[in-house]
Amino acid sequence: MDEHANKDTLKVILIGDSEVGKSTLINRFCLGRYSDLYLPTIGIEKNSISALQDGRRCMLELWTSSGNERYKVIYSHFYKDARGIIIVYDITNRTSFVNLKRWIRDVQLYAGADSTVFLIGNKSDLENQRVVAYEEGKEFADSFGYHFLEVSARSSVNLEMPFLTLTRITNCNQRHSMSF
Ligand SMILES: Nc1nc2c(ncn2[C@@H]2O[C@H](COP(=O)(O)OP(=O)(O)OP(=O)(O)O)[C@@H](O)[C@H]2O)c(=O)[nH]1
Ligand SMILES: [Mg+2]
Repeated sequence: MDEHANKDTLKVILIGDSEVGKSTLINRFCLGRYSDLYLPTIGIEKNSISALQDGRRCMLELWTSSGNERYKVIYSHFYKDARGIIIVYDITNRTSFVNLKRWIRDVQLYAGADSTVFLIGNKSDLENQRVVAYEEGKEFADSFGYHFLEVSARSSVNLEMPFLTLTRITNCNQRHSMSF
């Protein structure tokens, strides 16, 4: 029997340049695991976590694909039914910020009109290597009407916020359990 049967499913996709930390954010949130090792994503990676609110259980499904053009996935499939979209850049990597335009173009092409978008500046633990100011990220997100946060998958600062905000906004649930 399908483990997701009788549960609402909320699909959230993480996009952004290679090495910004998309897979790391997912692993940290779903499994509580962090590694400094870089293992590039090839194809699509998925992880799920069970969430509960008002006695209603829901599966938060987190999808990511490679940020490398070479491994670009078939977008119609990747974006299909995604109600939340998290665009990630690395606050220590200016190119990953400049390239946000490209990712937003994809969102505009492939995402459903009712999806909610979050912009995330990851690696906030590397303050001494920062090259993108908080205000730049915030202003950029505001100009598109996106939510914005700086987070760290390494130190877990603000890690849960985007996921929980998306589940709340999309009416799935507020709290989550790490027991999946
Ligand atoms: N210092 C620091 N390093 C991080 C953080 N998040 C991820 N990293 C590191 O950044 C590197 C890339 O992380 P990934 O999660 O594999 O990046 P990705 O965006 O999934 O990359 P692709 O799969 O190639 O698109 C790894 O070495 C991680 O350990 C963070 O918050 N702080
Ligand atoms: Mg990855």
